[in-house]
Amino acid sequence: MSFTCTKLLLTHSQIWHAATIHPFLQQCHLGTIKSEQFNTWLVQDYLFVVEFTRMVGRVLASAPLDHFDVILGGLAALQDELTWFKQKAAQRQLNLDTKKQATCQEYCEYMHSLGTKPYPVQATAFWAMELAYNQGWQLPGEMPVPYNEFANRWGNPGFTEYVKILEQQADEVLQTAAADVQQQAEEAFVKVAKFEHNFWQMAFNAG
Ligand code: MP5
Repeated sequence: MSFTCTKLLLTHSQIWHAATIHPFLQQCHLGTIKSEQFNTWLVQDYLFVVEFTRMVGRVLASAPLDHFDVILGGLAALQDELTWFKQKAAQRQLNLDTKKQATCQEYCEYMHSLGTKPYPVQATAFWAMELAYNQGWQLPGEMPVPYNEFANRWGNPGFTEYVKILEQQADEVLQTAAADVQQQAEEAFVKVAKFEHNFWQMAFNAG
């Protein structure tokens, strides 16, 4: 089997499961998540997305020209997403000028460090981060108000399609990458999966 994103998901299925299936999301689905837990996630995820936007800017700077359209589309969506996060925080009277928790800080530092990695590594990490939210918010099934709006943001069919194209772009460059670059991409995938799990746990602990 050649080196692909699908292979990474199969090889590391257990850790991926932990990244995408978590009591935090299950309790959103059941409507039993505590507002302190949800609000902690919301504020910390806003702080994450600010740094994620910077990361995608660096991914664009490393990408081949024929990958620009998809990445630029992602950046345009992030402009909308940052505005949306600010609206959601304002509705809940949350202060976004908050210190990052250690898990969020570590994840943001890791995203920064990806800027010096070869493009196939960056493309793999970018895809994994988006897939984690796409699957994470989709897998529990229909969510009640107000969580349905959040589930739909990352679980909607258009977002699923976008993540598939990110996978194709990553697969394309992984095929021809040197073995050590493929190895780095695999390490990045595992690291992202662990950070995703830790991020849910961080918010869940706020309860
Ligand atoms: C995403 C996110 C998805 N918002 N938060 C974490 C911890 N991981 C991944 O990124 P985006 O920009 O919201 O699609």
